[in-house]
Amino acid sequence: MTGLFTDSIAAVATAPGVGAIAVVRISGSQALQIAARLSGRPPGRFAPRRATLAPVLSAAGERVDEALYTYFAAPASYTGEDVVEISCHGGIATVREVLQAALSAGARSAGPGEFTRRAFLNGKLDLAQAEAVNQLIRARTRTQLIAARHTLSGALSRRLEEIWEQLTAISAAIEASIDFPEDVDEPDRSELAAALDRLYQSVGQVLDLARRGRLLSQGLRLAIVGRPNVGKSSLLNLLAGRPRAIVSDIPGTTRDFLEETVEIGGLPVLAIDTAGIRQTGDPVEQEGTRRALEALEHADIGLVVLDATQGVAEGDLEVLQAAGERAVAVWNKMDLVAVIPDAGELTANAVTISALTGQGLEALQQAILSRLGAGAGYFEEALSASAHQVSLLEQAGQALRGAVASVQSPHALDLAAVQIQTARSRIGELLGKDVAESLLDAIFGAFCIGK
Ligand SMILES: Nc1nc2c(ncn2[C@@H]2O[C@H](COP(=O)(O)OP(=O)(O)OP(=O)(O)O)[C@@H](O)[C@H]2O)c(=O)[nH]1
Ligand SMILES: [Mg+2]
Repeated sequence: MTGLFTDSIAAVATAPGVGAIAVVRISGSQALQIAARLSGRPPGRFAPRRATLAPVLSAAGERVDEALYTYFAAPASYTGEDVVEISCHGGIATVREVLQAALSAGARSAGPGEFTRRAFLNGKLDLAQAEAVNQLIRARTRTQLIAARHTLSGALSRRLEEIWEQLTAISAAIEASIDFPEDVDEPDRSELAAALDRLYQSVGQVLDLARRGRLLSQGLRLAIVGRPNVGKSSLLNLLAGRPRAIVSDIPGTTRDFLEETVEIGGLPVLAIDTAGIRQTGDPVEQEGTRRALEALEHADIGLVVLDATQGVAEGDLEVLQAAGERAVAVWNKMDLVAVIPDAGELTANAVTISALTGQGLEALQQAILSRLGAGAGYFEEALSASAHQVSLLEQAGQALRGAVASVQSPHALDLAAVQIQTARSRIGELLGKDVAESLLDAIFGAFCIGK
């Protein structure tokens, strides 16, 4: 039972390279016949969900490998079609030959994400879950993995499905009252507005969790900026936990910027150490300053390092201003002073640290996270989402906010009906209802082959 597709696809499902075992996966209505041809055994030899040891034969009948075949009968398989997984010996040449043999036996080479695409089209996963599969394989940190698991397990889909169903019901009631004004009463406006507002709030909550997931997969850009010699490179080294950057007491040590990926509270952070910012005639230092300001401009947060032994000195204000809203001020070298320098408003929330002794590191990490509004467990609740998914949620949210206003206005419900339709179709798109072929190409094209 497969129906939708006539051809059977095959690909290597494991990562390329040398390993003990590699898996070649075949999916489609012909999967069992292909396995039979490949092994020289009758199809009946492969009982569902049983490992069967059998040879792998090339088109010429040559024995390529001895492998374990596992047959998953449709629809109880990853793709929902008949699937045969061949666990063969790992190693680049063996795997290539096994795949080649499978292709000779009648399979077609799978494109990127084609197995998951079939799983989606066969109703095994909705689109939100299918995208989470990609996030799951690409996860590099534990929190990224948790976010992908949440989405894959249906945490996102369940909420969206609920919103979609309510929008469908509301939409139907409004359309009916517009189309048949004599027979159908207009829904009660205040109840309608309240219901739409609740949906708007729900979309907002999902959006918040999806944005966390987005942040998790993109990581945070953190620029470390300040005047020369305040301890920027020392701070980078402290965050990195290793002497990544050159530190010296000569002002102007760092001339270019350098980057290091660190983890703060489960969030991947790209920390960028920059050259000291100052007015100078030296063209190399001028370029360093320009690059520092550029790094700051593209950063999510600018750690503005200040030297506690000097208080706010000439040049600090410019850096703080350049960082603006994104500034987190840091008094460094606190091991050398007894009291926190008082520089008024600008440094009122400054964090105090010593990049030399490591004192204050945890408070600094907390300050960075709370700047993102991230308390404890913030990222643990995240739902993995792609940029496209976040954008669809934003559009649905905007449409719903508009719909609430329209319903509360004295005008006819026509505009509200359109806005509700828009919200409904954006949520539907997220779930993969009536989805266009071109969109599927874009989504699954980002997968690796074999998934
Ligand atoms: N006592 C003490 N010294 C520090 C601290 N942080 C940095 N230093 C010293 O300050 C000097 C400058 O440190 P760097 O980390 O190179 O400063 P920087 O801001 O990167 O300097 P440039 O690259 O020149 O802009 C070095 O001698 C460090 O050892 C600190 O917290 N306490
Ligand atoms: Mg430096």
